[in-house]
Amino acid sequence: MIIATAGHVDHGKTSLVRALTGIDTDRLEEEKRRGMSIDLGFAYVDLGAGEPVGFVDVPGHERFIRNMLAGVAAIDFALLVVAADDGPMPQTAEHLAILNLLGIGQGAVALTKIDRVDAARIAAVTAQIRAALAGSGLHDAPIFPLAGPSGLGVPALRQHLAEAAAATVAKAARGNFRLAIDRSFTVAGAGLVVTGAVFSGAVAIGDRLMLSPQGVPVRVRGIHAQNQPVEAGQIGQRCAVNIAGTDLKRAAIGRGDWLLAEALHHPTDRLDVNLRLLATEPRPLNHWTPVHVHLGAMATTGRVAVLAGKNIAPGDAGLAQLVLDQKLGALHGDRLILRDQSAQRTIAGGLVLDPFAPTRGRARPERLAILAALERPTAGEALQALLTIAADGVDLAPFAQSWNLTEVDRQSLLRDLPIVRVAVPGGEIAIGESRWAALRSAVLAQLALHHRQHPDHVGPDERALRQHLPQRLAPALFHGLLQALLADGAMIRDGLNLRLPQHRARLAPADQALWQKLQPLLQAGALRPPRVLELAAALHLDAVPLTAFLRRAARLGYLLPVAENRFYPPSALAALANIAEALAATSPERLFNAAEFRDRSGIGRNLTIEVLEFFDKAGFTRRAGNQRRILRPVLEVFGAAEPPKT
Ligand SMILES: Nc1nc2c(ncn2[C@@H]2O[C@H](COP(=O)(O)OP(=O)(O)O)[C@@H](O)[C@H]2O)c(=O)[nH]1
Ligand SMILES: [Mg+2]
Repeated sequence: MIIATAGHVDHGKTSLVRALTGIDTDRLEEEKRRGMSIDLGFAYVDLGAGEPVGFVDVPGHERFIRNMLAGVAAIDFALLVVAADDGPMPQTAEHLAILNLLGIGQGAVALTKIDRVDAARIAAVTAQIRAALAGSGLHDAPIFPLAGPSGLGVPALRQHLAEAAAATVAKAARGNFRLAIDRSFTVAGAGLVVTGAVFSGAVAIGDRLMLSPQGVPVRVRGIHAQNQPVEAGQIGQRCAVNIAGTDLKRAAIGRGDWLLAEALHHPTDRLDVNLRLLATEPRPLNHWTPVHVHLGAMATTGRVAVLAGKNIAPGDAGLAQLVLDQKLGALHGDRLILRDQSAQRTIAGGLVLDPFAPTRGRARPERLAILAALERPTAGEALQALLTIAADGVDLAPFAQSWNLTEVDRQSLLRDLPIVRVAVPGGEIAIGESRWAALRSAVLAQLALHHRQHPDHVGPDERALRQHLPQRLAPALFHGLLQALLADGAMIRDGLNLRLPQHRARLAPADQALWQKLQPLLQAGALRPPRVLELAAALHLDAVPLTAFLRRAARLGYLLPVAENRFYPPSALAALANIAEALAATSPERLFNAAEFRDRSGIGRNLTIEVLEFFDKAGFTRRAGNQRRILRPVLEVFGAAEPPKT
């Protein structure tokens, strides 16, 4: 369990932590000199539960709220400290508001300095505290009158904390590992150590993790959890993690960064959130208000884009997009705090709905519907709600990342839903079963229509088919749909064209006779089929009608028009494409160039240029300067290596 203090400066927080743990958390020289906490202090003590409880002692001074915020982000229990002589003061209220906005619902109040006041004052301040707590997450927190330095009343509080620690069920180490770094330092002989509260998951020695947002890979060499050396640490603990990595020296690591599983590394500067404005704010929160944003141990600046309505009224909640000046790590469900532009007061709290928010169309009704779906309490409910509104399905990679689903979580979530999982380049899309069935029918119906309108044509190519669908589909989804239809034989690919299995475009009888004579000549040419003029000479034909025939055959998918004067059987082009693929496979960057291709294929310089340009046109390759990159598998673009049968 992690307990954080809260409350106004000089109310006795640090003294109380010392009374409970024996540890002085004001360790900085400046803190000792000024007699005031500036940064976070940490102490660990076993209150009798067998496992140490971690104390985070926060500074109360208004100038150091930023540090306070970094300390309370992942705590289980708040210990609000109020001095009996002062009673509730400004940072008592502000800290309480922050705890409330962060959703911290477990805590106790220490009413300190009772040695300085009489019983009537204790009763009066107790009533003020009760009033301040009313309506907050800590409304039923017990109040312990005490005096830290003398120890008066401290045992009762200690007893209560011990019981709370014992009763706090260890949170399940769900999700991928994520730790909000609040300190980093070098230990002689060990190297770099980062410390912080674990937000999710677990970490073990030997794990490979990522420093984020820097994107520096590291390896875990050692772990202390709650100040004790361990093999593994997890959520609910503060950990110090000794990390090593080749790029560590160059990375500036500090408070606000994350140490996390690589799957969660995705820095972002746009967060769609549900914001709640404090009721004590004098004015509504207007669109494009500059603010300070605190999330995890991170503090940055940015602006609030109000997504619905003109503004958010004091005490109200509303949807907003935070446009940040700096990239940070954030996930769905993260709580954050907004302070005003001059960092003088806390104004609002937020819950992250989508950490990967779009720039365009952020306030469109469709987008607001998506955000409403993301407000559902569980990943399963959110996904189901999204599927009813997302016509193109839900891209599962960002969804799983945003909801911090491990591979196991993801599989079990998807198993129980009435969805189809569509493999797409670089990931997977989930789509509702009925929507999927409707899309399949729409594509097949469009294909049938094309065949009716063009009975002598093999079928449309991908681009034409997609363009003529009644509704626009996202390219990835369309691609996945085609793969599924091709895989189960509902659709067939002939060269670049697509057709229904029962549809065969046929050459006219005269053309068929000519094709029978041509085919062996073309096949004999292997990777270098004869040019039109050579074919014309071999068959004693005039080049003009022969060219017209070849174009007809190309439209039907029998041949591919690689150049004005050269037509390839698809199988021969597929063989050349295989050569390109093999060349790219040997290069680390998966690239190949024209000279390599010419040498390997032996088709000569001029034909090489023509073939490669045709590859680009067909969407098989993309040119990048002197090089080419393979975009799709040969089979997918040029089909099987068999020539179409007549
Ligand atoms: N008499 C008395 N003094 C206290 C008590 N608690 C703290 N103090 C004194 O109040 C001052 C501020 O205490 P400190 O723990 O630093 O307050 P913090 O700013 O909330 O951390 C110190 O001089 C403490 O010795 C208490 O219960 N009784
Ligand atoms: Mg202090």
